[in-house]
Amino acid sequence: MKNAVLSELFDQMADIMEILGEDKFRINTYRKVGRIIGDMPAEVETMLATGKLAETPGIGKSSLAKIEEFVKTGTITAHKQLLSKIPPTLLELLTIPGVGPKGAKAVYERLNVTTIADLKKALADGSVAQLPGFGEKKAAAIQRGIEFLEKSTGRIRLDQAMEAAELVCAFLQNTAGIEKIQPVGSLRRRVETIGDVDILVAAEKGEQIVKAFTSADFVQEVLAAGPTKGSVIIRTQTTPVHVDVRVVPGESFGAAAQYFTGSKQHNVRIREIAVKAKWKLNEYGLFQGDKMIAGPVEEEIYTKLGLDYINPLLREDRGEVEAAKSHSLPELIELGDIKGDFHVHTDASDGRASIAEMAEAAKKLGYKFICVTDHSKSSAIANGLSAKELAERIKQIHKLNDKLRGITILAGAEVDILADSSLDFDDKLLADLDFVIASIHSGMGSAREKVTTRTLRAMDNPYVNCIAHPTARLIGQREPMDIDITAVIKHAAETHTALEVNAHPYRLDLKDVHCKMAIEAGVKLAIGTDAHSVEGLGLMGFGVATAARGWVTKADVLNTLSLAKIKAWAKAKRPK
Ligand code: DGT
Ligand code: CA
Ligand code: CA
Ligand code: ZN
Repeated sequence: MKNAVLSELFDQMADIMEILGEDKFRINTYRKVGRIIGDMPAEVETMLATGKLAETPGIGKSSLAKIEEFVKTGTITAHKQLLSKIPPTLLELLTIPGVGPKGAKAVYERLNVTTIADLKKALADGSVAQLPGFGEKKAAAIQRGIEFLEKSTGRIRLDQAMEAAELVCAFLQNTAGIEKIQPVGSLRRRVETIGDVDILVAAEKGEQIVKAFTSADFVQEVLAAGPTKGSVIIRTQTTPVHVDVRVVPGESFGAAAQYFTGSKQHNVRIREIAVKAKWKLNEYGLFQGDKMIAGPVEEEIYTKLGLDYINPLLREDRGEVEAAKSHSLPELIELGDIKGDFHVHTDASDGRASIAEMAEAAKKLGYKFICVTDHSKSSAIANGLSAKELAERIKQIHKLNDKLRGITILAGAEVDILADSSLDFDDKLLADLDFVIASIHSGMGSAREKVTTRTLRAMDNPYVNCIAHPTARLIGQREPMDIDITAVIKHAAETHTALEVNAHPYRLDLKDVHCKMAIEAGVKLAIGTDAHSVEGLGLMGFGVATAARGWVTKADVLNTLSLAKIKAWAKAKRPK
């Protein structure tokens, strides 16, 4: 997808101009163009060809020329010129959370820092803290940012891994001689970040399959190509991805699927059970002496070992082996149980589609409801609604509901929890809504007590039904707030407030282990995609998988209830 690349180029031009200290107005223009392109509903080529791009507000003549150049040649001369004006490594600094273009400019100009290694030294000898406008606190934040980056490098988001796996699986499906294909590893377990993508194939002629795979046109670099395994880096729209393809004979497919799905810790436990029975378990099968007693079918590995089949989502050695032994595994929530979406934005705030369009799309997904939750007024960047606009919106929703068939719109809002713990709308207005989600969008770097108190006080409000993205993390980009999640869960249980499982692959918040803590405390979960477009509604599966990884069942999740029951559940917290 060219839009993502182009949007990044404009953003990078703005970054470089900011480092060079160029005109603020121009810098903002570039940033805005970057955002517009990133949000565009269609491919930039199409938008250009149909003349729509030229009509788009915010795209001036010079931006248009750059976009045309990019579509024609794949590069932008102005971008290259800007790049040549700074040390190329300087842009690395911008990937550190807490270091923006201004910070990069300061350490470059005053301390001659051009790499992350330089910056680490300057942090260690205290010279960063001494820079005007920096200080100990900011230096410490940058230090944490570097540590965060170092921890997360190399791992990609789940949606990026899925895209890579889909590309490779589609290719393998068209390759001759393949009997079965199964994504395995952390991707099959739906871990929140993925080190590398593992794909298992059943086929007789391994070498031939590996050869075909490693010479596919999406391959950027071949790391290894042997008789049973090919390792490559592939290109996707957003990032290079490491993919391993392993080939086994059909009779070992189940055992190999079990082995390569992992996790390693889970496998260690499973192997112990086999060893106790004086059997041998490996990626080729389960063996009693030389005799294979299970191998082709994955389930049979578990059943032969006296275990119930364990869903890959649970294979983390977090008690699932014991539960499988005692036949007490939970019946996990599934996508098919979901009747609606609790977190949906529309073009009233920063979404792209109208309420009616979102409702129609949700209906196509088989949903019975969506809860429209546009931002409140303090979220200026997200074009939050004023009280008056929200009141107007509620009326519109009621009217629309009279017309719509088969789906109902819940009037909701995503209300900002302000710095002083108060909410962005008053209770009188909130009382007119069916379901209210509240969340923190500012001051996320504040102290533990502060962010925790803000969240607890919001739950005290009788109209707040759910806390959205409770830790506010952005995977690979922003660390979670330093929030006391145990206190949040306890108070949610006390105040009849649900906690969100934000399904967006950038967020997955609550995360799996927090979901488990929440349901163990009796807290209900509400899964929301945080959709800003029709396609965004399709992210529900990530939230469901995250919840299921936390042992969550249908009964724990508000999305599985009928509309009447959801309304009653929300009302139960309100004054009679
Ligand atoms: P990742 O790639 O870091 O996100 O995590 P995984 O779980 O995909 O790990 P990976 O790619 O290193 O290996 C895939 C699976 O293969 C892993 O989940 C379990 C299995 N596996 C790999 N190496 C070993 C090992 O040394 N012992 C055992 N028991 N299993 C292994
Ligand atoms: Ca892997
Ligand atoms: Ca691997
Ligand atoms: Zn939202």
